[in-house]
Amino acid sequence: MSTRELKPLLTRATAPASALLLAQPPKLGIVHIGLGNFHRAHLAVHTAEAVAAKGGDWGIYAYSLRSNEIARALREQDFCYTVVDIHPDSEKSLIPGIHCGASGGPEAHQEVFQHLIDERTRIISLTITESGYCYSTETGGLDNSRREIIEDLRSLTQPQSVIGLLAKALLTRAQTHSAPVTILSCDNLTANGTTTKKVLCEFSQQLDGASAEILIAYLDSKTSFPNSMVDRIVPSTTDRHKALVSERLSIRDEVPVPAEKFSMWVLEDDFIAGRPAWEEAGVLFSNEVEKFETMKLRLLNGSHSLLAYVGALAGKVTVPDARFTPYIESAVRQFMKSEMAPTFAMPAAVNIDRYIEELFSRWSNTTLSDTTARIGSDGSIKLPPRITQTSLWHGERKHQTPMTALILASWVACMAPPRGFEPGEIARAMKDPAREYLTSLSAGGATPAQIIERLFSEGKIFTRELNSLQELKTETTNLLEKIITDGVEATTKALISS
Ligand code: CS2
Repeated sequence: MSTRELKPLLTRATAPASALLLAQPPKLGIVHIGLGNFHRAHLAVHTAEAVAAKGGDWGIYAYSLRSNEIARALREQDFCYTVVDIHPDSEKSLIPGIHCGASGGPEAHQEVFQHLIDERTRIISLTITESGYCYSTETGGLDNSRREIIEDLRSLTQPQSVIGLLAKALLTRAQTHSAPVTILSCDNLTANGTTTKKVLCEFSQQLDGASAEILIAYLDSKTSFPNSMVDRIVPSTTDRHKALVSERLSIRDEVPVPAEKFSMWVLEDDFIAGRPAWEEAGVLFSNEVEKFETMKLRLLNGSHSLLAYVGALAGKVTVPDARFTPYIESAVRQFMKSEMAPTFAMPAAVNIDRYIEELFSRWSNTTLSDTTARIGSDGSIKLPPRITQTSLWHGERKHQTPMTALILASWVACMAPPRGFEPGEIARAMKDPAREYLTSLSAGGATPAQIIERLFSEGKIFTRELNSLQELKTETTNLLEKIITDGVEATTKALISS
């Protein structure tokens, strides 16, 4: 199979197991914001496969918000990088030559802006993490109290948020060629397309009169926001992964992406300006996206949070370490069966028992080494969509949700540890945009009851609706106290029903 010259770093790519795609990158069709590992192992791979099968100008220009590091490495490698399946029965390595440009950091703002307004751009895709949408967990719409939103509403000269950047670019499109474009969210939000549209519309309505009118008319008639469910476990790249690529393929890649073999993408077929032939690349087009999304958020992501926080406190560095700890596995199974499964309807095509067993098998991947610290990071943003609706559902029915309370208590123990409690190195490595607020909750020797009361009643992370669940608050407080006095193992074991 031919390949572009992988200059100059990717040389001698001769391993028989590697599949090299696309001799030349296609012309621009997609601008992607959020050039992380997940994008490079998911949308990029599915798009490269679709274009290899059916063609089309769907090259991706990708922009990394925070830094130029990955973009620079990609430019030096002629936009090539390796996606390595880390799975006992797969040696597959793929070089998805689908990127036609990459940039990163605030200094590239103008460049990405030019690509966003380019008439050839027909899809703008996003992996900006839950936090990037600046949405309020209270209203599901725009969080007007976010510093970057306040600044962007004051002036869009140099947008601080992705929402501001999109609004500015879409307004310019509306005022110039007016070509249609699809905005495709690939993040783990409930109804990610609908939420993105809501946030953007609420932002637009607050712009000055003429701009608001033009932008809203454009959003209404020239854009679409399909909902999607994305799924592939993609850890951060370590030196071990770089060594693996160099051993398997005899190439030196500075930015390879390790990923599990499993990859799933379910999409609403609502692309106002066309799309790649993703159905050729295993993507499922469905009218049941919401069901897939809910299933995944609750069973995979919700359980992931339990594995991460209980695992971290128990000293389990990786997901398999946590999942193979019998009391943690039992807690996760009970969480799924009693607290998650009853709250939603599965998509018609998926059997819940098989789905759950497949999850345990995915979490057993010891070579992938996905970490509890990665999953535990950003809990202030990830937890609300994972546990709010289910807690309210059980609250209405007067059911208890001990494992949900355990997630909350172990998260607080990790991120807002009461004075005198040491959560350990793994918890300390977890990052969170609300770290400062969380730390403030336990400042001054606050008791577990005071911490939990403030967390729920101040409505900064969870909706005020959750504050009405007195039972959940009491149970979370009790478990936090027990974690501190008896440790996480005894606390968890005491909750497991025989
Ligand atoms: C994880 C997700 O970061 C997290 O909290 O639950 O990144 C998870 O690995 C992906 O959603 C899998 O598709």
